[in-house]
Amino acid sequence: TAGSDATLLDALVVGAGISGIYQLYRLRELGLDVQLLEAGTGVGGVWFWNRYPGARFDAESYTYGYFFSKELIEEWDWSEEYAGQPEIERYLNYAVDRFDLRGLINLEQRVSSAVWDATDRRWTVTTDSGRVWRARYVVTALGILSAPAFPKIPGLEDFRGEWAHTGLWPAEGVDFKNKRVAVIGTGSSGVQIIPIIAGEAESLVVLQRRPNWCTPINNFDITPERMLDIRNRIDEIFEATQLSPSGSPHRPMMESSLDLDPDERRKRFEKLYDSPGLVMALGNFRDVAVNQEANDNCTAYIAERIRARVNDPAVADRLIPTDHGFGQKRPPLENGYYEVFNEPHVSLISTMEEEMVRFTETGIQTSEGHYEFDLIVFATGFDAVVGSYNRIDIRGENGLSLREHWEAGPRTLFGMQTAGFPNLFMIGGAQSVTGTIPRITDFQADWVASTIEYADEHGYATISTTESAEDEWIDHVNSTIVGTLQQTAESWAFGSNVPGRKRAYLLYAGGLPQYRERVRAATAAGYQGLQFSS
Ligand code: NA7
Repeated sequence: TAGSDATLLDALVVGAGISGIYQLYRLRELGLDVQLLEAGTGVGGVWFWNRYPGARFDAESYTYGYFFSKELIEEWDWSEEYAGQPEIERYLNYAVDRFDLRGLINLEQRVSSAVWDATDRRWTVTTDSGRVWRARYVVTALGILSAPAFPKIPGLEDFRGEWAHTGLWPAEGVDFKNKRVAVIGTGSSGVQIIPIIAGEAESLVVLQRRPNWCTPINNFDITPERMLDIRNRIDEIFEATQLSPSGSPHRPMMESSLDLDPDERRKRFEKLYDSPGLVMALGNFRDVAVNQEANDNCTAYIAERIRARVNDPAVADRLIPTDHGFGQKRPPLENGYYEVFNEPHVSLISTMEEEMVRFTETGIQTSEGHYEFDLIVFATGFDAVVGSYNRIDIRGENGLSLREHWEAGPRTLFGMQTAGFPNLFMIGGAQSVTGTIPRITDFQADWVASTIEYADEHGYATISTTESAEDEWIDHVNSTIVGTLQQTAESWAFGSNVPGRKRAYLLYAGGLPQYRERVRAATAAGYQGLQFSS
């Protein structure tokens, strides 16, 4: 119910992650009466919730941060090429204060429902606390990895030890010392936290389902000289992010790896492996992503490097993926990950060979035996992309529910609009995200702002899309994945990690330049796919 004490606004942004903060800034610059709702007790989104030790950027700090403000670039010194979570959280808080946004952000307001009122042409947004906002526009910036997922086995309520999920890490931290610890999951989060736990815990058991192709992060400090150089080259760096498919400064090499003689090819793979960050994934030969033989060569090289780092060949075998080749899933970056398995107090269980059956009062029962733990760490990932939308009861025209509209998979235009939900914009959501997410969402936030500006200037009250425009976008999104080797892997990009979820491609594989081009062309042609009404 929209009580009379509802806060009346032009626009409401949901989510104070890096994208939502910028959207709030843009809409306020337009002169709109805008506020933001955030579930957490602080701002930062992913970089607020994932405060587990070891959490850090896989993208170069200065390519992930904001580019819109010269002042911010001048004022902020990054300390590391790949900054850790505490620094990122400080950065986002600094930006919020720097641009005077804190007063517009309502913390601890988890949105429970958003209902379109066709008469008033406003959204009624209600939070868990019972507070109500009524806004002409709602922009969701919920993040693609924000609804934590847990293994679907029983008994967690019986477990008398401690447990924590990497994506809901307690603010007060977790002590690993003198504890028998289990980590479930070996995605980016597991791979980041495992070496830290191994360094502190009495014992560590890693429960791995499918291994990933992890490569070294090779992080380093940013000296004052380097920071100065980055500032001097910032326009060039931004330009590079705009030209690459992944929004990163790295671009695939167009020469064919198959044309090189085997020695030369090896040398090139060696150089990629020893480069910092995601260069091996994003700056590799293009054919590694599309040609099976090229991919096999690269994959075999990385397997060799893993074998050289793990003493026990049987353990190495377990750590080497057999279900997918390098780059077909987002590869985690690691820092001493493989060496951890050489330590006597660390062991590795494959849950494919030894199934987890249930949690017990004292630990985990598997098909082969019982293991006692003082602490269980869930690094089990997220109900990706659509999970954060499914948690909210979103109702559009004629009471249509978004969950129903998306039952067979997300339906969007540009990932930003969905038919039957006028004046609802989504940034960093389904069918649009790729690579370094802020590089796509700053483009999207600008587009949302200019589209609202256009509607206001022309006296339009509603902006909506149609099912046929959605169908066209879905066809395009699906066409971007065809012909890549990515489409063969089971990953959260297809919702494969959530039991029962229909398989649908949730991201965008066409690359940032093509995405921008499509949106710009449709906009220039009179907002193709959108309908405005007064
Ligand atoms: P991810 O990448 O989704 O990883 C989750 C991990 O948890 C992955 O290894 C899963 O294995 C594993 N998992 C999930 N459910 C289970 C069960 N039931 N049993 C055993 N293992 C399980 O999430 P992260 O938080 O690590 O990383 C998220 C993103 O952050 C990442 O993509 C980067 O963009 C940065 P699976 O592979 O599904 O077999």
